[in-house]
Amino acid sequence: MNNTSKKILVTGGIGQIGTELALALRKKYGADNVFITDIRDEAPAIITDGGSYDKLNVMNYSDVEEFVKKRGINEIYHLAAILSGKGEENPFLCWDININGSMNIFKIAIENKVQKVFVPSSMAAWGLGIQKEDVPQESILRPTSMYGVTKVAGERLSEYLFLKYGLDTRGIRYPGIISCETLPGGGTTDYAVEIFYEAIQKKQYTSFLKEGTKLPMMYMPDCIKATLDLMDADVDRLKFHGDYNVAAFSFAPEELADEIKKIIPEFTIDYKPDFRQAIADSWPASIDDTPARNDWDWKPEYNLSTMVKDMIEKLSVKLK
Ligand code: VAH
Repeated sequence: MNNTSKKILVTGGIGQIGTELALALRKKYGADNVFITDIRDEAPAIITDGGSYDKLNVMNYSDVEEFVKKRGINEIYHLAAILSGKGEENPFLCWDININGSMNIFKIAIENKVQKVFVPSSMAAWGLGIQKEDVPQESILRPTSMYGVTKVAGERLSEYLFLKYGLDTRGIRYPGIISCETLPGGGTTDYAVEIFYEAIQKKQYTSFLKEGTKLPMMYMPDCIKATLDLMDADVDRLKFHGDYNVAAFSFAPEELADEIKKIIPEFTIDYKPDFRQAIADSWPASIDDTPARNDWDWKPEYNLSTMVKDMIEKLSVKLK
């Protein structure tokens, strides 16, 4: 398939990752070939200014199928999901949206000959009994959050549908993603985004994770690169389907605060851990991503200090 014959559907297209992924897809394949959708009535100007936006609920099978048929969709990036923090507030809703929403997308893809489906996984797939540092690709998956349970199920479904129906499913275990375009909604790693807004506007931040909570993180440009590179990779090279480990850097809240202080010296941080601390404690501190590096040449560009510098530069302009 050449690029102009691609017709791409993005669900969750105005979420934290969806917004920037959708814009990158428009840039790569042309705005006419990328259909950005989400559950909300209206999309921000950054989305509506450059192309189409449609309200679409992934829980409504017939609406999604009609959308796919009408537009001749042949590739789907399915990002609509409930994140870890929100998921613990309503675990049954989290299962419903994350699993039944994904099943709708998978079934519609199979029945309408969609060629590739990207469904993200997350480091939340890990939990009890893991090696905390450099957790390997193939390791025990015993998540203790409902979000994590849905991510493991999604990974297994991706592989099952590849093996049974030949559906070309792909996915990444995202670490916490840091970005300045759209705020994340309801995750445990959200603190690492919120901190920048507060550092610039109030010079103070109260973290809902405590000192020493080291987690794997990645800057959005690398997240987008990883996603697009995995989707471009030759399927014959891929030994995994919905669950590739990717890593960039890891830090605890105080290490991020120290890095921010190098640019905003008056910045201070304090700590008031909430229920999300238990979720963070169940996740790894760092990730081994050797298979992604070998199978599709994955390599991140940003480290902690280049990410912090770029975030502060971009957000300072945005918040002026
Ligand atoms: C969350 N950011 O905190 C998400 C994520 C890596 C975790 O999937 O829920």
